[in-house]
Amino acid sequence: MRRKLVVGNWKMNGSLAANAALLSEVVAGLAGAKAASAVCVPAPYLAQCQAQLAGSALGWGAQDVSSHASGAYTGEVSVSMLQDFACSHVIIGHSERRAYHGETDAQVAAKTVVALAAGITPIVCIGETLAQREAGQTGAVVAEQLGAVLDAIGADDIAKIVLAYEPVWAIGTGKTATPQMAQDVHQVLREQLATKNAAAAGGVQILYGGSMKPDNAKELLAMPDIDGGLIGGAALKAGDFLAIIRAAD
Ligand code: 3PY
Repeated sequence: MRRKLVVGNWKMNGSLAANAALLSEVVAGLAGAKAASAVCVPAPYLAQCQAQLAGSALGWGAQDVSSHASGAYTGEVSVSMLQDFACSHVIIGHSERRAYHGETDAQVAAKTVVALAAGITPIVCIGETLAQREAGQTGAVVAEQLGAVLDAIGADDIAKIVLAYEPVWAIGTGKTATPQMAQDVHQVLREQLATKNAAAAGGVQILYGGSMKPDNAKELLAMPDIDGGLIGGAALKAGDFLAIIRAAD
C-alpha cells in the first residue's frame, strides 16, 4: 500500500508574513490527515519553514538544487545548503525550469543523483508539451525523460525517488488531464520503473501535477497509480491545499 503524498509547489510566491499565516493554518488543519504532505518553497524561506514546521506533520523542501557541490555558480543553491535547513524533499526538473532555464534530461539526472546522495527525496518531474501530446509522442517523451534518470541512479535508489507526472499543457493553464489520461501515463511510468527494479516499482509514489484543485483532486487520486499531487496555485490557499490533502485520505 502506497501512502498518498501531497506536495505544495509554491513557485516564486510568498512573503514572511503571508507564509507564516499560510503555514500555521495548514498545520492546524492537518490533524488526523492520513496523507503525507510537504511544501516546496523558495530557498530564502527554508529557514522560516524549519523554524515553524519542525515537529509538525508538514514537511518542507526546495524547488531546485545545484548539481555542483560548491564553488563559482552564482545564484545556485547546493544540496548541503538544503541539508542545513533539514529539507525532506526537493523538486527536480519542473517544466518551468526545463523551459525557462534550459534544463536538460542530463542535468535533471545529475541533480537527482546529488539529492539521493544527500538523503533528500527528489521529486522528479516529467511531462509532455501540448504539441508532443497532439503528435502522439507522450509515451516516448516521458520514457526518455525518466530513462535519463534511471540510467544515472542505482537499482536500489528506485525506492527513494518520487515521480511527478506534470503534463506541461496543464501547468498554470487551468487545464487538467482527465483521471484516465493521467492514470495511463502513471501506469506506463511504473512499468518503466519496474524494468530497473521490479520489487521497488510498486512502492514508488507517482504524483500528478498540473492544475490539481479541490474540485478535481478526488477523482484523480482515486486512480490506482496516482499516489498524490504536486500542487501549484491551490497550495497558496490553506483551505484549498487542505481540501486536496483530505481528498487523498
Ligand atoms: C501546477 O500545478 O501548476 C504545477 O506546476 C505544480 O508543480
